[in-house]
Amino acid sequence: MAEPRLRVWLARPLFEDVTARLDAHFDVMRTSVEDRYPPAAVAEHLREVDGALVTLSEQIGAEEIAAAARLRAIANVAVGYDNLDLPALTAAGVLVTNTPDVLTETTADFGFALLMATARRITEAERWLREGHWDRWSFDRMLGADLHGSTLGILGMGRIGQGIARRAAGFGMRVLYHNRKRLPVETENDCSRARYVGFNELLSQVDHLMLVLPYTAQTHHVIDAAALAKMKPTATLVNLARGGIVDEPALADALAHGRLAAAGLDVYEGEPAVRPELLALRNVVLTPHIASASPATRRAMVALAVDNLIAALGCGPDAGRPSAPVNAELLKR
Ligand code: 8YV
Repeated sequence: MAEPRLRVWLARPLFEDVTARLDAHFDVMRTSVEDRYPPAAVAEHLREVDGALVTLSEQIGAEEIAAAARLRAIANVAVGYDNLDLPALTAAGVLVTNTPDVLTETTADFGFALLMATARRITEAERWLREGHWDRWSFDRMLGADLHGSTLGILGMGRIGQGIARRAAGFGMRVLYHNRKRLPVETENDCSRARYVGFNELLSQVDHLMLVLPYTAQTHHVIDAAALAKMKPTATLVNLARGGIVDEPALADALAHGRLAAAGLDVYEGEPAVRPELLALRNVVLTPHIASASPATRRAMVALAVDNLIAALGCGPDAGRPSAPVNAELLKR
């Protein structure tokens, strides 16, 4: 008798022509809604399947997989995976994959866009103009911070941090970075001759600080009131990583009282909700978690997640060898 086909859950309607590749191997549970699932609904979907393809909106931990006896793989359509409780999934033998590399350049481009918009007050100026305030040209209107000749700080020098550092050479910026580990000198040289410094030196020396580090228990609120107090009052801060890295009330307070010039935020603690304190400030550029949002990149992310899921469930040309495993220790068992 033929083996029953494996079942997978596709949590969102994502590039149908790309996700159609799953049908060759699996029975696919699809959805047409772009909605947030309550935890019980996530658990209900996972109960019936061998694998799932999810985005950062799906939070999956011990409770959601408690009744998922068949579940063996989760392919996250994101490089970050803080939506997944990795220890719980690993303990349950569920292989997790992510989508590194394919989004690096698009995200680094956006980092620069957000930095420039923040430093040069682009959205604030546009809002002001649209509100009809512009009645005469003025020499000192909307003065902003230069990028050229300034010092860029990068906290988290992984692939995206390095992409941002490489771009800095075009603006004649000096690059300082802090990371868990210092990079090899050749990599530093490729990254606009970036210089490794301690966390406190990074905070106090830079004119612009870019956050591109993974969100973990150790990086929760690393940018808190004490860290912000070490920064120059003229500095700008850009967060491309995860909202939980920044203590948002402390940030809003620093911005409101002139202890920090401006911030550009693409991510928020508790998104899609954005704190009223941030919404009320003029010197913040707010975008809705779109750093990787170009059609080609989003498509490449879905294609990689599809390949990961097929391979993780032991099918296709790379059966058993997904290219981007997160808890790779499970593959060795
Ligand atoms: C995605 C991201 O937009 O990859 C990540 O970690 O934050 C973004 O690129 C998002 O995660 C899509 O699920």
